Amino acid sequence: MRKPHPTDPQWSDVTPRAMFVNRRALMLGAGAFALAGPATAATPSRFSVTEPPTERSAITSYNNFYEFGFAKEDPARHAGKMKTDPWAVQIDGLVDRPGSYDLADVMKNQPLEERIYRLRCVEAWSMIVPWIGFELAGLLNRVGVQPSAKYVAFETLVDPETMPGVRGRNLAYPYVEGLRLDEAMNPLTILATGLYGDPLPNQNGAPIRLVVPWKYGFKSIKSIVRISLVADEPPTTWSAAQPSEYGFYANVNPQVDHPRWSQASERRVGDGLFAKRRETLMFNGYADEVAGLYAGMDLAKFY
Ligand SMILES: Nc1nc2c(c(=O)[nH]1)N[C@H]1C(S)=C(S)[C@@H](COP(=O)(O)O)O[C@H]1N2
Ligand SMILES: [Mo]
Repeated sequence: MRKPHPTDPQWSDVTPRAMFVNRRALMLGAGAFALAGPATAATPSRFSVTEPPTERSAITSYNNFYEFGFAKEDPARHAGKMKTDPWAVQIDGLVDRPGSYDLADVMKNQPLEERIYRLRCVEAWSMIVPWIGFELAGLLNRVGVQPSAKYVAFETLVDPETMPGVRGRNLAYPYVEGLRLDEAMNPLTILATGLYGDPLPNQNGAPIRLVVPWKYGFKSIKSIVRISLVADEPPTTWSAAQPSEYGFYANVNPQVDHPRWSQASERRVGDGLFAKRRETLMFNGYADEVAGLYAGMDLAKFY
């Protein structure tokens, strides 16, 4: 990670002054605010689902975070060693105010919301996760997206010392992901810094990760160190590794099967071994909010 430089823009430079001052007063009133925010300031959201959240112990022990290994228990076992403080996020490409922003600074003036979302993994299991976070659109608007930007690219930390999967080269690293700009700007798309009212555990992508609830889980990239605004569709880790199985869009779609298994139904983590599988919903149940983004597109072709 690049070291912050004294001439780099500060987060306060890209936050409208009035908002900065008001929020600051608000946050000071609310008391101390740890890095990446506990939930004390989080408010509920109209975007939350009403299904009961999956147990915290399952959300934090059954993970995909290949940098720490392939097995579902590897991230909880190994990710504790990842250093998440201090943390900088580089924002670059087609933006008015590129820079390396200190996350603690960004979070100081950032109101947080609780968003209870369905998470549907491409491996056909799902969970209900009470995230704490904020809309990606707000952050992009503050750094100033230039008109030529059409996509947003994201990159995860690479630290061979603390990441056994990186040392073992089980995938090409850094893990990279991308969204079309309109997908990134959709109010459902959030950057999460917490879950169940606490800062994110490392295995879930601390200190900051993407959550795109209408897409398969692999789009929701963890432990982000770089966000780039770009003109062309950026490469993504899973579609580069296995293009016939994983596409750029990765919208949850019960009608388009993975070449090796059906996507019509899913197992809800925590339901128990003999529980009935649940029907997978189009766009993971978020069709009212996002179907319009794909009007006229052949979703079997753009999978
Ligand atoms: N950097 C990185 N991000 C990642 C992954 C990964 O291996 N590395 N796995 C993805 C996959 S496949 C899923 S299903 C979700 C899982 O998120 P969770 O462990 O918080 O439930 O994270 C996604 N983000
Ligand atoms: Mo996944």
